[in-house]
Amino acid sequence: MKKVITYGTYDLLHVGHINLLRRARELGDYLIVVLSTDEFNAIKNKVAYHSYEDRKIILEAIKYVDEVLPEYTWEQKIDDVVDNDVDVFVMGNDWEGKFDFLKDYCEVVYLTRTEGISTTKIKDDLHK
Ligand code: C2G
Repeated sequence: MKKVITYGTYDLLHVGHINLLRRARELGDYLIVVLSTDEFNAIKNKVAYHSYEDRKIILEAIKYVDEVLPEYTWEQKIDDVVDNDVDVFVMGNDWEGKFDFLKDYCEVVYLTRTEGISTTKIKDDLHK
């Protein structure tokens, strides 16, 4: 079984997230999403609208997602890849090159982002 892993906050779920998850899942047979905890979001200087628990429930309802794990630190990726026997690491290309250290452990794929949508844009548009 070819296992794929990806990371993110996945707040205010939108089509950019779904496009990423669908393409990530298509690279293998099983997709793990490592979801940023509220504590890790604080480290990323992000405040999610939905709690980790709610964001996890929402992600688990997506047919492309097989498993959701918590993301606590920047440093856990190698352990996550090794401990879960992951074959492919996937991120949107806003992260291009940032996780190439994982190439020693698995395939690393950066997928093009979906233009014109982001959680930040949604928040900004709602405040207009
Ligand atoms: N994404 C995308 N297109 C968009 C918006 C997001 O392809 N228009 C992708 C991002 O590139 C990322 C995923 O959707 O791969 C989740 O995006 P975020 O929730 O913003 O994740 P981020 O804050 O980048 O967290 O350790 C890595 C971090 O947890 C990544």
